[in-house]
Amino acid sequence: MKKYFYLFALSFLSLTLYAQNDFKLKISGEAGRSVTLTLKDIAQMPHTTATIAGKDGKQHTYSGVPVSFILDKVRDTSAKGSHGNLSKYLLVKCADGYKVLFSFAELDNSFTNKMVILADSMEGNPLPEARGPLRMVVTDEKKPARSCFQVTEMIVGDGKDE
Ligand SMILES: Nc1nc2c(c(=O)[nH]1)N[C@H]1C(S)=C(S)[C@@H](COP(=O)(O)O)O[C@H]1N2
Ligand SMILES: [Mo]
Repeated sequence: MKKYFYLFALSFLSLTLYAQNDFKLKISGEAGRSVTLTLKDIAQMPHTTATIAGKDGKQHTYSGVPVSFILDKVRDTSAKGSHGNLSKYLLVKCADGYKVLFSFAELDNSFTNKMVILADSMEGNPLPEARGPLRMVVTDEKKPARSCFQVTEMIVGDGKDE
């Protein structure tokens, strides 16, 4: 009986690992600048840390890529100066249908000290499956509601078109 349990656990583990390797984050950018990133691509980008309190009130330190770094890869940099960007937004979609919207100015450290990172680890470990593999971590907010987990897709938009 025990043997079957181990066999089951092993196949579950390999399926989970396979799913992790297979994971891709789709980012729809401006002017046809869209990218698909694997967890490896993200792991190789520059990282910084951000600490927020969870729903339990406890502080947790996450490590991840500043979202501004990712945004720079998909936005239309021919639009000179930051003022033309003030109607733009990043919509973040999650596996459970949860969505969070950020304005570009919130993601720009020339406007704010708020840190918004796409985290791939917490306290040195990969995120737990129910919160990962990627989580937005947003500092300087009164609740962690915008720190959305199981991020699957990001879409750049411009409110001026709405
Ligand atoms: N994808 C997704 N992210 C989410 C949520 C959710 O329902 N779905 N809930 C948010 C809310 S309201 C809170 S309070 C925090 C809770 O995160 P924690 O359990 O890690 O503290 O996750 C946020 N991120
Ligand atoms: Mo919440």
